[in-house]
This record gives sequence, C-alpha cells and structure tokens, in this order.
Amino acid sequence: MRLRSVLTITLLTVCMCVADAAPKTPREQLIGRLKKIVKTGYMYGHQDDPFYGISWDWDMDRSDTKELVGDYPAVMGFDLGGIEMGDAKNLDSVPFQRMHDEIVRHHERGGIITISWHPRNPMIGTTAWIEKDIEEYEKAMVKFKEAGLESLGKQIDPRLTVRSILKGGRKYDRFQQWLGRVADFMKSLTDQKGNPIPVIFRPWHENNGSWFWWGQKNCSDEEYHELWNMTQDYINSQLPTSIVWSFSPNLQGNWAEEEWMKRYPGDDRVDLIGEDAYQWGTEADFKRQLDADLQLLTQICEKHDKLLAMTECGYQNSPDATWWQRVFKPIIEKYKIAYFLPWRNYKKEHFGASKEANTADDFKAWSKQKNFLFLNDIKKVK
Ligand code: BMA
Repeated sequence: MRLRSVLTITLLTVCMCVADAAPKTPREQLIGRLKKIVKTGYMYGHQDDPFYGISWDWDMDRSDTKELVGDYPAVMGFDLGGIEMGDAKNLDSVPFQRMHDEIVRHHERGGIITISWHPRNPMIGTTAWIEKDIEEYEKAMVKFKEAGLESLGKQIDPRLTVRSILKGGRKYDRFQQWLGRVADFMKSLTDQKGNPIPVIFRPWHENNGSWFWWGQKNCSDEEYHELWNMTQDYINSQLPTSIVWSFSPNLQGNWAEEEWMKRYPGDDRVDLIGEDAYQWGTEADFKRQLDADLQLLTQICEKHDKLLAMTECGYQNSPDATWWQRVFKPIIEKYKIAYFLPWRNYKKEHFGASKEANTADDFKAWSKQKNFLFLNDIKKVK
C-alpha cells in the first residue's frame, strides 16, 4: 500500500515536471517531427501542388498528386520570387494571397511547408538568373572600353550583386526592404489560434552552380556567408520561433568534403541539408553523381546531426516511363532522406507525379509502398 502511494506521488511529480517544461516552439516541433518521420520512410513533396498541374490551372481543391495516388503530398513547396518587389503574384503567376491560403490549408490538414525564394537581381533589377546579364554586360564593356570608360563600366558588373547588398553596399537599404517583405509574408502565416506556422526556408540554393546571382562564380565564399547570415539574422529577428533552415546546394557528383564545407553556413545555422538534383544529362551520369553526393551528404549529416532531403528533383517532362522506380528510387533508398520534392507541374514543363505524365503507372505502383509517405501517413505524427 505504502509502496503504491510512493509510486503514485513519484509519477505525479514526473508528470508535473513534464507539463512544466517549456513548450516546444513550432520550429522545434517541426524538427522533432521530421526526425520521427525519417525513421519510418521518406515523404513525397511537390512544388506548387495546389495551383496547377499538367492540364489545369488555378482550380480550387485540385492536386496532380491527389488525382494520381489519392492523397496530397506530405510536403508542399512554394516560392516567394516577386514578393521582394511588393508584387501581387510570384514569378510563376501565383497570387501571394492564394499562396498564403494554401499554406494555411496544408498546415491545417497536417502537412509540411517549405519555402524557396528566387528574388530578382537587386543591383540591376533583372531576374535571379544571371547568365544573360553577364553576356549583356560583356557586350556593353566592349563599348565602355572603346570610350575609355572601363572603370565606370566595371561598376555595373552583375557579379558585384552580392557585394552591393551587404553592409556598406550601394543596395543595402533596398535589400533590407526586400527582406522585410519576405518576413512580412512569413509573419502572415499563422494557424487558427494565431500561432506561427513552421516553415522550412531554403534561401540561396544551388549556390555551387553559377546560374543565380548568388552562385559559385558570382560571389566569394566570404560574401556568400555574409549574405546567408544577414538573411538569417534578419528573418530570425522577425520570426524567432518558426523557421527551419535548409541549406541546399545542387547536384555536383565530385564533391570533396572540404570543398562542400566551404559555403556551409555552420551547425548553428542549418537544420536540414538538402540537395537539388535533376537529371538533365545521361542516366548513367545522374545515377553516379546522385549516389556520390548522397553518400557524402549522409556522412556530413551524421557528423553534424542534420536532416537530409532532396529539396528539388525530377526528370523534366517524364521522357522515361520507368524513371522513378528504375533510376531514382534505388539510389535514394540507400540513404535516409526525409523527403524529395519534384518541381512544379505546369503545361509547358512538369517534374512531379501526375495521371497525365508518362510515369503515372510506375509512380502509382511505387506510392503503395509502406515507407513512401504522403499526407495521410504523416499527419498524425506530432
Ligand atoms: C524553374 C522553372 C521556371 C520557374 C522557376 C521558379 O526551375 O520551373 O519556370 O519560374 O523554376 O519556380
């Protein structure tokens, strides 16, 4: 009898202590959730899933994923490109109000949200893609040189963009305003109780390529770090409890760890290591590169206690009906990835699952596998 009451009191004390522990922030909850989920399988994610598909756009309550496999993706991806200008629609014509509403809906149904950002060029006003700007600049430079104005011309080199928005740069103030607009949108993402919705944010992605103005050849490692830190410190100052940070270089295939680490923002600044990996070239190259990268990233994730995901992927317009299960699946299944996220399906270009894609049967068969997770498989995991 006495023993039982001692036990009861002990148990009560333990319960009270647990109840007293500081509640987890939405960000901590999401990280914990991802860690639990990855033990049971890998999630399907899809960019812009509720807005349009291969043969439709802007309908409500539609999803190429749901129409093929009977369930929503577990993870939905959205892009803020354009928000920095105060635009009403993003670079792919998605109205930000609709984006806001779909993010809230997906969160309420138990799904996970990830946000990317393809901002315009803050120095010269063009897009996130810089290659054409450099070509134009090289052409203009010929004229500047002819006129003996080379040093003046150099001031508009698009490869100075990152430098121009860092502290002391000409476009610093403008870029602070851009960050403010990103933060304002994120702050508007709240649940019915007014709590912030946790979001996996993936800025400055594919930085080992040079196609974006923040890419490998377009800024130094130091500038990249400064850009990351400035962005993160600003966003965290506005949204201290809800952002999970994803650092996502592109498929490379021949990384040495030391090389990869050069732009790694640091253990205290990254929660999830991602990789963007499309098959653009041959199947053999893709398989070899993906396998090599995932092997290295797995080691890095283990060493640094980080989550791993394929934050963008796919094979444009599904030219190969068996690609998912024959090419992609055997490689990703060798590693512990939390999710993979094919890019958007729209009329001209598609990457994700759809009943209208050549890969429909193959993907549907795969989707029945127990460890391949869609919304219903993860919505109750807290
Ligand atoms: C690219 C393409 C573009 C799109 C951009 C941002 O990979 O899909 O059409 O504008 O992503 O979503």
